[in-house]
Amino acid sequence: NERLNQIKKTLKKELDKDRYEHTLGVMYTSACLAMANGYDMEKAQLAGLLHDCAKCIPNEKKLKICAKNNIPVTQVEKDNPFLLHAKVGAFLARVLYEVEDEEILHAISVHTTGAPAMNTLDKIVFIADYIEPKRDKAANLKEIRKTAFEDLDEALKMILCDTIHYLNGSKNDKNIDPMTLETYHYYTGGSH
Ligand code: DGI
Ligand code: FE
Ligand code: FE
Ligand code: FE
Repeated sequence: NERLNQIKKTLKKELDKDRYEHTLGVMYTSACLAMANGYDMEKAQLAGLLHDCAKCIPNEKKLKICAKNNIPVTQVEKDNPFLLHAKVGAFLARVLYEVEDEEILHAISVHTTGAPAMNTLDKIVFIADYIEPKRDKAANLKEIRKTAFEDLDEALKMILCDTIHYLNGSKNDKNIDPMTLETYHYYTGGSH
């Protein structure tokens, strides 16, 4: 696929080596999850490939891009500018990588916090991001990887639960984005 190859070339320059490899992992894992769910593989691959396209942009520059282009920035995002790589990534996918498909842009913009009532592509990218083969630090990876190919919503629940526990962990004092909390409550009923 010529389009994917072109974008890969650009991303190889825009991302560091680990992030580039992660990106390819998310692209292929998104394709697999698309297969398992009868979803469009091309779209899933494109969304997976581009989901972290803004990840290696310095925080100052991400904030500048937001200011310049009327991308709203919340207080939590100001305090944790890495969160902005999702929204800025969706913006760059549109203006730089010429993606017009709104589902793909949406999946990129919610890939870090999730969102209530995600559509199939949102779920595919969110889950692929967590389980791609190079990811190794996350909790319960073996079980979540298996579940991902059986039941997207169940895998989502597990990931959201682990993420909230991680963010609440005593060792780190991370600001939780209200959207992350909303997503967690929507999918788990806050029951964990
Ligand atoms: O960009 P990636 O590392 O591939 O993955 P990502 O964009 O899903 O980011 C994952 C990290 O984001 C993970 O360490 C958990 C963290 N995260 C998710 N929601 C929130 C959050 N961090 C903060 N501070 N607040 C959140 O609401
Ligand atoms: Fe990301
Ligand atoms: Fe990622
Ligand atoms: Fe829990």
